[in-house]
Amino acid sequence: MSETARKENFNQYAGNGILDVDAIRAQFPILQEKVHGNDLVYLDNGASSQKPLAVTEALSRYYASQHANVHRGVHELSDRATEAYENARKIAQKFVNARHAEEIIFVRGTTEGLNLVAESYGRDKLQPGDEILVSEMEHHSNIVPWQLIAERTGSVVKMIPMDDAGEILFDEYQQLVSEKTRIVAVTYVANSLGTVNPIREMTSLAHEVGAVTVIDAAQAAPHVALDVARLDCDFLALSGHKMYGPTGIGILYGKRELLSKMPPYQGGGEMIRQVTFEGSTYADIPHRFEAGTPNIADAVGFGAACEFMWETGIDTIARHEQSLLDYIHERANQMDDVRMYGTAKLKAGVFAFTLNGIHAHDIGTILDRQGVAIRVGHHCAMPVMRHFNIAATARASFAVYNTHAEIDRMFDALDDARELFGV
Ligand code: C6P
Repeated sequence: MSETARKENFNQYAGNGILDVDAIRAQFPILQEKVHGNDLVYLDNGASSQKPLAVTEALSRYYASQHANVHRGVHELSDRATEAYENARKIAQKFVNARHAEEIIFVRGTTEGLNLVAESYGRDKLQPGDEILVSEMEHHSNIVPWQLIAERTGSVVKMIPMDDAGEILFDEYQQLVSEKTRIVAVTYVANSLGTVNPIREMTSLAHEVGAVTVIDAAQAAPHVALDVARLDCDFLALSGHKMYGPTGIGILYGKRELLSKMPPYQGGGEMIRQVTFEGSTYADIPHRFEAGTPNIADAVGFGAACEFMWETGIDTIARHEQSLLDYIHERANQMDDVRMYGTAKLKAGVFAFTLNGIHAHDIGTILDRQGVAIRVGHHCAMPVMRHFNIAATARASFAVYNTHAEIDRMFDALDDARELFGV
């Protein structure tokens, strides 16, 4: 592509100028790294995003001046740590627009949040013959926990199919929902396709038959303003590390009336009221679901990540990423040998593709040599690969610090791959 064409493309898609990408990038020191002698182009944000100084500084501030164990000590530092931890819970409450702070459970990430609901709510409520509806585009962490609990309770997992654009077939969903349906587990944004699902409509239909919805918001949290009150979903799980926060921390939101009746997920310190050898009683929510010393520092870092997103503006982030997505689609559409996966009308953050004549893994390796980091493989979404009858795709996924010029770098590296493979 010529320099002029590139500039035209850039101007067309550069958005309205509200986002100062250079200023944003300056907050992410890792973006200055060289990879194989090239400037890093980090397009693997769906797997894990990079961290701004606001987050790493919050972590070191916490360890330098606030750390002790929470909810236990009578001393000043324990009070500081407890306050910082519980303040992070309030930030998380605001981040998803929950009504009550105790509706937020700190977990390791989306995977643990979904397993918690399957184990606690599922084990308690599911009867033989009950049905759990799970969409075809789910990540394995919103499939396997349901299969595990179905095996133990005699309930059945049924798939809500999608079409070739990667959109849920809503008519089929309507057909599947019945008085047997107890749980509908669906992703807000699909990690392998980028589809944004109609969560409010799906929830409202599930509620008509008395089922609950469990929303996997792992890929939505970095790109979409979350609002559990508007969605009216019953549970929602997300991971901090995909939304500029630390690894090892995430949240599970659950409606208070549901969480407060659910049995514990794990036993240990912090989650009890009284323990005797005759039996134990359990703490109220949220502590009932937070056995053991929690991940205090990363909860604080998670709070800092939410504040980073607010300060940048979630709408501004979404608009910028949408312009990147439009640009990458536009360029890919001009290439006969590129096939795109995920062409839903509403998409966020993800561009997945294959290139004729070159295996996705080879694309990933060649791009890496040019400093361009993408993800290749089945993306923990094997049913999606099966739908399209492929083994793997290459996936570029965006964050607020990505630029149109980086997309050009990715396409330049694809040209190198074509040349190398003679295709
Ligand atoms: N997807 C990806 O590259 P954890 O590992 O618990 O933080 O997140 C699991 C998970 C759940 N749901 C969705 C929609 C996800 O995308 C992920 C993680 C990464 O797409 C790693 S496989």
